Amino acid sequence: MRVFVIGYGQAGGRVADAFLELAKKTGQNFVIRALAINTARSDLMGIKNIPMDDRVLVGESLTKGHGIGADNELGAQVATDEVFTIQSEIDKRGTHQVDAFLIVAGLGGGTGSGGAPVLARRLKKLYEEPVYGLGILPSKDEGSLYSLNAARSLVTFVNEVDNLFLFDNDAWKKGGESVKEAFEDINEEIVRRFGILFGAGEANEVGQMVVDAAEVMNTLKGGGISTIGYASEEISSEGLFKKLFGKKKAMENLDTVTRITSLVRRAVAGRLTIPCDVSTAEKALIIAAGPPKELSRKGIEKSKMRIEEMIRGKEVRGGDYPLVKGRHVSTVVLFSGVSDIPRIKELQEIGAEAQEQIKEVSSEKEKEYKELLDTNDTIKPLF
Ligand SMILES: Nc1nc2c(ncn2[C@@H]2O[C@H](COP(=O)(O)OP(=O)(O)OP(=O)(O)O)[C@@H](O)[C@H]2O)c(=O)[nH]1
Ligand SMILES: [Mg+2]
Repeated sequence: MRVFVIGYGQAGGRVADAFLELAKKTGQNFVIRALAINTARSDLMGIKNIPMDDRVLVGESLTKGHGIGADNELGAQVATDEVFTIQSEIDKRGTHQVDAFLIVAGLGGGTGSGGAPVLARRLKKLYEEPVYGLGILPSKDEGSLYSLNAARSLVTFVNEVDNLFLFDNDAWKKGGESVKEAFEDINEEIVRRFGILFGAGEANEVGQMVVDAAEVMNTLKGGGISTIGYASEEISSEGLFKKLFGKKKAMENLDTVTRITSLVRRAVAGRLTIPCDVSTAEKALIIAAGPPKELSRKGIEKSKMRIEEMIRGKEVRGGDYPLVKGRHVSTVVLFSGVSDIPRIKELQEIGAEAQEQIKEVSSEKEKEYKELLDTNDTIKPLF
């Protein structure tokens, strides 16, 4: 599937950049173009792989290129003012080969959190192709303003896009390293999953039942929120040796089937991009990626049956992503339209509390200010 990636704000720009890094490393060609949009010039300068020309500074008249400090209403304002500029930057780069757009943003900040939904609405008006969102949720220790921003942005974003992938920094945060290094690792985890999901339809190899872009899009059709599971295993040299010198064929097939079913099991039971109760999913898609000989139709069929029993909906698709040179077998399981997500409830609770406090503080301040004016004779009202 050919995707036009737009990274909005700092997290968005970095993840979009990681998409290009992945493409460079693996030779995959599913990213048609990656743009970074930001109100902060320094953030745009810090990006590595996105060409200078594809980094777009917005809101300069308001922020002078210094960002907007987690004010997501201002982020939405900037996007509304400049949506035509952004749209023409996208248009200029050619969209005729695009299968889908992906707008990536950190939902806890200001620029991306406020801007991404505004841009999504515009792109949906303009193009027939689906517009997907990838929203990154803040971790708990980033404070209540980030939670409030995320809770608000989430509700808008999910309504503007054809499907919203969520990734929870809190579930993935790592201790010890510097924040920057930690983000690099996390971003790699994010794009690895999308590399299989979106790359699958672009495979040039022949496989048993290769997943195509339509299957990914049909799984995402219907909207709502999606989560992705992933598991991977290196092919041992012993396994390769056996394969090369053809020992007991039936035995090998059994190995291959079991490997796929157990990798799917691990992908579902392991850490999802956003932890949730997957039994609430409307649809699912299973992809097994690796050397064609290691992929197994039977393994996929068995796993499909298992997941069909597991989820609320009935639609479960599955197939291969043959990678001739790979040394790993990996599985991705996409659950679309999931509804029971504890982290969202938590963000909404913290957000609502924060909103109350902000209201209280501002009415308290107003009162204090009034009192000050009343008692201070030297400050006279103008009229
Ligand atoms: N996964 C991931 N999250 C990030 C990264 N950079 C920032 N974040 C998260 O994104 C949120 C902040 O959003 P940013 O993208 O920095 O904010 P912004 O859109 O640039 O908005 P302002 O700077 O407030 O104008 C926080 O929750 C961070 O934890 C990154 O590279 N990867
Ligand atoms: Mg920023």
